Amino acid sequence: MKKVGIVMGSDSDLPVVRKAAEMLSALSVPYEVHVYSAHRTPDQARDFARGAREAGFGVIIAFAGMAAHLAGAIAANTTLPVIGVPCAGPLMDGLDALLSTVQMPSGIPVATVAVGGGANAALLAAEMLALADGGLTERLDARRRKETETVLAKDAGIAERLGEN
Ligand code: RP5
Repeated sequence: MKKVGIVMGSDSDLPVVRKAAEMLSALSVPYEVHVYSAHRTPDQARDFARGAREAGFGVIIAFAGMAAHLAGAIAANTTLPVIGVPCAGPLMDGLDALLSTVQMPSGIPVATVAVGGGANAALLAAEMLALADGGLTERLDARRRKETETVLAKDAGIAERLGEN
C-alpha cells in the first residue's frame, strides 16, 4: 500500500498534524512524518518531494502557517497529488496561510483544505489511495456510515436536550 507523506513547516504545526495522523491511523493508512520548511530547509523539502514517488508515497499532505509556501514548494517538485493544510498563526486566524496555500499559479495544483483541516486532509488523501485499494474504500464507507449514525443519534435526542435548558 502507498504511504501518505506528512510534511510540516514547523513542529509548532503539530496540533493540526495530529488530527491528520489520528485519522490515517484510524483508517490503517501508513504514513511518514517530517519537519521540512520551504524557507528554513528548502533543500530538504525539495529532495523529499523529488524522491517521494520512488520512496513509496502516493500523496503528500503539507502543513504550514503564515507565509505558507510549503505545499506549493512540494508540488513544484513532484507530480504526486499534494494537499495543503493552512495552519492558523497570529494574523487573521490563518487567512494569510489559507491564501498563501490556495492561490497557486496554473499548472502546479495544491488541493487546499480548510484552515486547521487536518482530518479532512487525511480523509482526502485516503480517498485518493482508495482509488486503487478496495479494502480502504470499505473502511472509508464504514467510517461515513458511522458518522451518519452519530449525527442521527444527535438528531433523535436534540429536542430532549433543548428541553433540559
Ligand atoms: C511556518 O511558520 C510554519 O509552518 C509555522 O506554521 C509558522 C511558524 O513557525 P515557528 O516560528 O513556530 O517555527 O513556516
